[in-house]
Amino acid sequence: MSPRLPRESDFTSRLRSPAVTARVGLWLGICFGLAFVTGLVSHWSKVPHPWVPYPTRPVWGYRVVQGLHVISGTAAVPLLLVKLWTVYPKLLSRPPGRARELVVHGAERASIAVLVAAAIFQLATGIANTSEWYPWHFTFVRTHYAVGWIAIGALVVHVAVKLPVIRAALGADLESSALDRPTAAATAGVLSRRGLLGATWAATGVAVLATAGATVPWLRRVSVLAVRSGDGPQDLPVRTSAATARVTAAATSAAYRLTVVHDGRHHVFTRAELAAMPQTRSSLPIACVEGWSAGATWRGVRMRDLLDRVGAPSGRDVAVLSLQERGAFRDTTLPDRYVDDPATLLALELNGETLSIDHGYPCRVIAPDRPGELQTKWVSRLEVLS
Ligand SMILES: Nc1nc2c(c(=O)[nH]1)N[C@H]1C(S)=C(S)[C@@H](COP(=O)(O)O)O[C@H]1N2
Ligand SMILES: [Mo]
Repeated sequence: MSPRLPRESDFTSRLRSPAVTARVGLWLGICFGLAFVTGLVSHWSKVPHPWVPYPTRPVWGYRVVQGLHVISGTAAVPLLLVKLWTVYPKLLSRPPGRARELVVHGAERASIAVLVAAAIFQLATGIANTSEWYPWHFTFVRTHYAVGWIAIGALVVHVAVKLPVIRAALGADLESSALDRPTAAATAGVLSRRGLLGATWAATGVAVLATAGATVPWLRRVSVLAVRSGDGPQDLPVRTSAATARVTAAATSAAYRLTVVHDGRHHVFTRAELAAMPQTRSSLPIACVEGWSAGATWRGVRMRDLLDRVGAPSGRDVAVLSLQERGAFRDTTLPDRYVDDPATLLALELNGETLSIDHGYPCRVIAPDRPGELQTKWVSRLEVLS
């Protein structure tokens, strides 16, 4: 007998039923919806001058949004795998013979192909990013954002097309065979539908627990997959060390100066001069796009106080430059609403000690409700923009 491609009718498991698919799909849809909404907010937080300014309060806003984004994306992985397993025999279904039906069939297949490809792309690139693996370099943010729209669009079409089946499946008992393919077995095999769903929820729970500890302090111990365990100098994880950024020599040099440029005039400060200015304390988290975050107490010169010292008016953006010579995070623009916020500091201390070199010694920016990548370390220059 020559081998042949299996047909949809060859698949007989009772587990591959719309009764199962719709239940897993409901949670998968919730995860994708949450990932999409939090992704939009996360994107908004990084646009320099959005139409509606991103707020600086609550100070933990970005922390919660980005944490939920990564957790919902991770939770979607087991759900997507199970869902695809329950439906993949449909790939092998015979296309209908009549032209009109063939067109509808083809259009539906194409929309599902887009949805599946976009979903896998989002989860794969998102997870690679949380593990600091960037095989594609910095187009990640733009691509992940664009494909997010494609995924959510295809998802909306998919749900609309399947709505009758979804409603019938969710409205009926889990064991109902009303919607099953004709060749599906009438009785359960080794694993029951209830068993498969239980295993799926358990896998999803494990995925959540294993990653949520990166944001939720009391979960740290169980979060074996969390990229950041909470340790690091001064009880705060380090994203890029001074050695990696190649700033150690410049940051520890006696020749270090902070230059503040305003109105064409250069004002130069030694670290001792900064330390002699009035010091302010702020409790603000560092929250990385990778999903990890941690609260910390900072002490240093209030950004507004420093700018008052050089006569800069409020309502101005400030360009921040670090000692780092290359890398995507070496410079940022601090929008005026952060500059003028009383909680925004040029921090000299972290958790009661002089800032460690890996956390940005001699000084770093720390602002409320701001993505971690924009909290520039090893600051060398501030320029008040006009
Ligand atoms: N100059 C500079 N500042 C930087 C970075 C960097 O690579 N270079 N990394 C940023 C990122 S991505 C994060 S999440 C925070 C992390 O701060 P921490 O390492 O002190 O926890 O620093 C930010 N500031
Ligand atoms: Mo980050």
